[in-house]
Amino acid sequence: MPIGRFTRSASVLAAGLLLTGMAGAPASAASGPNLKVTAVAQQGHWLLGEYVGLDVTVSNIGDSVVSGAFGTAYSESGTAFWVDQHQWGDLDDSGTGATIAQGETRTLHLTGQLGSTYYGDSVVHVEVYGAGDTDYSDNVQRVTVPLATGTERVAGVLYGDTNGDGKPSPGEALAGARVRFFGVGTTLEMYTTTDATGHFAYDGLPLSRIAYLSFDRLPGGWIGPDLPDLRLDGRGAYTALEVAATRPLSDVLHETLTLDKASYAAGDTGKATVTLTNSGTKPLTGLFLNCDAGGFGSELTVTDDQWGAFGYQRKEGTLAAGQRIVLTATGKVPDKAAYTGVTGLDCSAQDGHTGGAPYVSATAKVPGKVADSRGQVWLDKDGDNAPDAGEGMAYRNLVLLENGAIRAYARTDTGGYATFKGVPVGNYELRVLGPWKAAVPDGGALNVSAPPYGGGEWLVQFVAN
Ligand SMILES: [Ca+2]
Ligand SMILES: [Ca+2]
Ligand SMILES: [Ca+2]
Repeated sequence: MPIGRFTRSASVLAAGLLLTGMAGAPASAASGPNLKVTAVAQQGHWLLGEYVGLDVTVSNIGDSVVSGAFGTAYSESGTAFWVDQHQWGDLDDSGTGATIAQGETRTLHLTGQLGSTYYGDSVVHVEVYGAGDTDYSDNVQRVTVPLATGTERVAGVLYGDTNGDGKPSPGEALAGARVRFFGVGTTLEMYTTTDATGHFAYDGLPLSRIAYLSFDRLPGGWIGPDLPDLRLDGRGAYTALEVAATRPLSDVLHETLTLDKASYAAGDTGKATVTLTNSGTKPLTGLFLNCDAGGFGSELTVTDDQWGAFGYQRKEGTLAAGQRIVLTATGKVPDKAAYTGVTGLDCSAQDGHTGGAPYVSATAKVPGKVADSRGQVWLDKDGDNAPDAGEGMAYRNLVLLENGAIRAYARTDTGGYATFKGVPVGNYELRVLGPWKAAVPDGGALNVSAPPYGGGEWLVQFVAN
């Protein structure tokens, strides 16, 4: 509905129109100001929440100036359509109104936003008013903003472009990859898998202003590409997608990391050597090292500037095809490392845009302190992925291994709990003697730290070996 000043003005105008009719003269022949409006909505199959252009032309086709001219636009029926009134400039009905000379034409490029609930096509009422308008029949125009309808199919093929021709070729299908679809505000995450020919399909999807399609768990080291957002308006723009996977950066960029010693004391300076090699046939640019020094507080405190052009701040490293470069940096072994028994460094080498960056880490010991280490080992007997009463591994012998050698023993109590006494701080592998193995690949990894570090009791799940 019209608001504020415009509402009052329009009711006054209606009285004027009635008087003109009583005089019996053709409206167009009357002398005085006469505003005329035309409006055109931006073409499209519009979706809820989208912004739509509305071009409005306001002309004074009368023979005298119009003062106090206002305009408004609002949805009369159908899906809501909101136009910020301030876009009308001096025709904004919260001001004093515009002055438009006879013969003058104003063009306004307005933008409205569709509402978030579907009520069909939006019928937008566009109206202008000026004092003393001699013919009101041309002051209102209704324009329809058509809304998209139906559902959408998203389907296509995932391939690895081995022969580099930019399209799927025989033998390039990537089967068994996980596909994820998500329509913002319209669907939950929906997963499917590419078939033996690399194809995937989603049918009957709700229309969506923004939707995402992504791929992971690809075979052969391929990486799912970053695809542009999808806009599902029911016209089938995505029914035959050809999605090219990408190769990981680690195919051509190789990284190693070594430390100058196997053991340090807190306060020592450690030296890290990173080697980068480009085994590809093209130059690599924009390279940088992303080293998580300080992430756990025990790593060498290496400053980024020591990597030169390959620093995270600069991101200017380059490697010609076949080139190898050796980078070194030094850093202090932090005090905390004396309590965790470990220091080191980990770095990924990236180019800022290619997935599958190489990542390496190296550790060294920081011996001296000893600590007790207590925790529980358990079997998930009822398969609910949670440790329950009665699932502790009672009266079992446990060992801590370092590089395969036994460094400590302990025996569990009736609840599966055990304490390793006086263990040198550091990284170990926890094992239950017998036909058992830690439930996940690195599930047996255990760091023994001295107080105040260390996170209390550990809890490690085992499964039958
Ligand atoms: Ca008029
Ligand atoms: Ca191809
Ligand atoms: Ca359980």
